[in-house]
Amino acid sequence: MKFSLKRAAAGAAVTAVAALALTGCADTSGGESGGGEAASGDLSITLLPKNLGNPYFDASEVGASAAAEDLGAEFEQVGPTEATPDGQVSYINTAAQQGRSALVVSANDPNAICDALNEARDAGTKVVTFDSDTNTDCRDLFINQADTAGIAKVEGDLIAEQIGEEGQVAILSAAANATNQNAWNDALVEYVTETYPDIEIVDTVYGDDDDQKSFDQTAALLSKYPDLAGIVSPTTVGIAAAARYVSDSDFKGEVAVTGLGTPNQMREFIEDGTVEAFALWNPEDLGTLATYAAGALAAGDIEGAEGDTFTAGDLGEYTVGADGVVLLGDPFVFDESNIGDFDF
Ligand code: RAM
Repeated sequence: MKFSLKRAAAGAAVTAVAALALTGCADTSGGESGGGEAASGDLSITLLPKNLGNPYFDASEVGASAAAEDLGAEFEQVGPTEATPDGQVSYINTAAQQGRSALVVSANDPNAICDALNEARDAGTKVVTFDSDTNTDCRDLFINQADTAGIAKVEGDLIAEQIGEEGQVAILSAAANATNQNAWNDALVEYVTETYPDIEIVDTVYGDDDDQKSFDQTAALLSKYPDLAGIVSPTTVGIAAAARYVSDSDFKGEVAVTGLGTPNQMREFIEDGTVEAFALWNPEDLGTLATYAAGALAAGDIEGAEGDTFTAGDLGEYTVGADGVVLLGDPFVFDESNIGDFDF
């Protein structure tokens, strides 16, 4: 049985979660190609993350390649080293030229890769976005990790609790055009403004899901806002870089860092007291769900219409909602009490 935050959030006992987590350890080897044998039914699935080398997407690939194997699909992961739309377009074109059955993509921009995706669709490739969506008219389905309002609420409540519900907060985001972070950030500003009147969100800066740039942006924020009480980073790359900077500075214990992170990247900062708590979903499950959805589309089992249902292996049955969106589940909060139970 695979470890699933969906099941964990549904109330499984922590000890059971721990046991499942240990058996569900992610192989973070990642790589350009997931391998896989040619399928009898000629099903072929390409996974295109925002960029390669990000442990979050390495975890998605583990779930995606296992689902592809279960479906008997030939599978590969490809992607740029930098999280840019231009970097993704050539891989989309190649997938179309190769006649891949389906492309599963996390978009670096909602518009800029649309023409390429629609050309691929015209050529017969089904397009599933996961993690970061495009406009609805250039993909067949979007596999959404968690609902935007839910992500904004968990981030807003975490930072509020960690700074005593007052003070200046800055956002350290991913790429400036990332669909997912931009939606979450807008919702976060709205939620915090309405819920915590004594918190002021003073700035949003972009680390481009690049470790060094995120680290440098953290330093710049702390120098620009000497009274900063906290940083919210809705990216696994950004939060880890911000925590690393703060952990090694006089700001440790003074400036709160929270947002969305992977347990393996954040463990040392929870253990050394830099970070109190942060949130995420299971990126491996997200890759699994997106790949089963791609398989169901490519096989003609579903069309991507509202109400269509499909089975995603051990994760169970899912239903397509409005605008072709399939929801994985709720975000999950990690802290000192549970971080030892997770390995991804
Ligand atoms: C980074 C990427 C990804 C996002 C996570 C939270 O790994 O930006 O798109 O969903 O953070």
